Amino acid sequence: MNYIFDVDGTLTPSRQKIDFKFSEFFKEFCENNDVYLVTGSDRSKTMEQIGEDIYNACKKVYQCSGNQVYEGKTMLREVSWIIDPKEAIWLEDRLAESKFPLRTGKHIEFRPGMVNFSTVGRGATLGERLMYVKFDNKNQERVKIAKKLKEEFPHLEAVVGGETGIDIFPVGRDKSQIIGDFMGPTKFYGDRMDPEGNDYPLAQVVKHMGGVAIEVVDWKHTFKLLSLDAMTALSSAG
Ligand code: M1P
Repeated sequence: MNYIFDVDGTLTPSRQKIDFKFSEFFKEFCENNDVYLVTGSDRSKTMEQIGEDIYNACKKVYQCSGNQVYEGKTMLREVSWIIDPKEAIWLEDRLAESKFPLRTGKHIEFRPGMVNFSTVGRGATLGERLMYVKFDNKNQERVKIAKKLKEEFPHLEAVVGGETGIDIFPVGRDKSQIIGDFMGPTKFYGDRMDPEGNDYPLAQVVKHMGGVAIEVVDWKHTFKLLSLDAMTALSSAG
């Protein structure tokens, strides 16, 4: 069985470290199963959140929505794409018109093969994040900006993931691009399998190949499901 996991909202709270008890369980799970991670985030953030032991115990880690792929310390491949200046200016305009009152810096983060756009900014503290989450839940700002961007630039894809940002890349360069690496029984766990979410494209292709896509509420839900599976396997073995 191939196990594919999203990170923020699935294995950890968004941009936070993995829970200690879950990390112990998950490390063992990675050592006994074929585990892959796929995240919109870059390597340094993923490493900070899940730690080196889990990172290296995974078969592969697909960073930046699969636009950069790692096997432990080795980078296997990377897509190079740079946002067009007029597209970046369009994002600056959305930033200027956002009704969210706070700006914490680094609103457009350039990553291999994609950019992450955030009106609150990547410098947000936990408290500032919470303020943005409330604002975004009420105003659906990220969904609206993502929709407008796709209308304005049809060659681009924009998806919502994590709590504060939008991941943007050329059409086809979403998480579903990793599917060519997988054959046979596959389970994918993610927290944003709704059509606007960044796990949606991969969930669709996993189901299409006969695999299972499991939408979780948060990391605690993932922990519970994996623990139940482990208990079921134990009882049927004994
Ligand atoms: O994977 C989607 C995003 O998840 C987090 O988003 P946020 O910081 O908005 O909660 C981050 O890990 C971000 O880098 C990533 O793109």
